[in-house]
Amino acid sequence: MSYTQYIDYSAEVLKAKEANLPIVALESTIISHGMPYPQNVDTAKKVEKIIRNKGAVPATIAILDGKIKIGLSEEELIYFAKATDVEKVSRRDLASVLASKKAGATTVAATMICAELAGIKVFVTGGIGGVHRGAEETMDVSADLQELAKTNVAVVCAGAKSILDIGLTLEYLETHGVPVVGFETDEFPAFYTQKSGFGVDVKGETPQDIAAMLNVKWELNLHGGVVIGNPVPKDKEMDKSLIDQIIDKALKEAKDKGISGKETTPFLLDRLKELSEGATLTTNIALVENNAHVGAEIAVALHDIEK
Ligand code: PSU
Ligand code: MN
Repeated sequence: MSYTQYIDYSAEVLKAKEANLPIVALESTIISHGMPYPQNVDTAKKVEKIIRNKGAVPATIAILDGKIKIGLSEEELIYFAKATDVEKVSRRDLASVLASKKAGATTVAATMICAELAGIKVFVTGGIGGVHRGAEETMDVSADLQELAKTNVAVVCAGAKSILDIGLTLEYLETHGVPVVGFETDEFPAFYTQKSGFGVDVKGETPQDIAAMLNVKWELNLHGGVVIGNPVPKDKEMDKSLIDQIIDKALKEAKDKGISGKETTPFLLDRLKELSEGATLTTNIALVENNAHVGAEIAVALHDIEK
């Protein structure tokens, strides 16, 4: 039997596939490990609604009972938002978590893999993983980057946070031939702020322009993903000196505590929320919603081209 035995579509997504509607993938690590309850489930539901209102169908992806779930029910969303024993699943963890029938929340890398298996080309998230600061010593480079190098899914995000080394992250993407597009911007966004000080490869003026570029890339069999950086709305961005200050503090704490590996990103996200007294969470929610608008428009535009 083929991989299809591991895939379980929700009724909504199955219907969308049969009716050939545009579908947008969403990850679950952001729910289980990226935001606290209940803001995580509220945001997950709101994002799904935004996508539906734009004429696309949301498919939140997670691992449950030995299956890759493509589309979660409300009860399942609540489960992933509340449960504390959900595994963080990246590429290396997919097989073991499926085989052991544990619950797993998929990272950008694992969500891309599952989206591709399900025939979904556009994926909306908050921020991608990248090359961590100090990677020259720790070699901590997110598997998200390697996945972007080979899996044919476009990832709409608000850039990468400066808990990462944004310059090295962009160098890595360049080496692997991953296009970095700025939505209505020449500058790669830094998640909590609109600007990072680093440029993008190409500015996408409209969702239609970006969809056209995706279509050409994949028609040419240029394997791999595309990063679409969509800056946080101006009125929701954080003060740069404040965010720089708390990121430095959180990074130092992580180092002092010896946090490493897959714990690093969730630890830093949680500390930033506490150190900013919730301000990072407010910005995080706003940028994910904004990405859902843009991602759904790109998915609809790409679907129109492919029709
Ligand atoms: N960045 C965020 N929020 C997140 C993540 C990253 O702002 O929730 C999650 C994503 O799921 C991403 C993962 O794929 O962290 C990267 O983890 P790591 O650095 O361990 O590869
Ligand atoms: Mn890592």
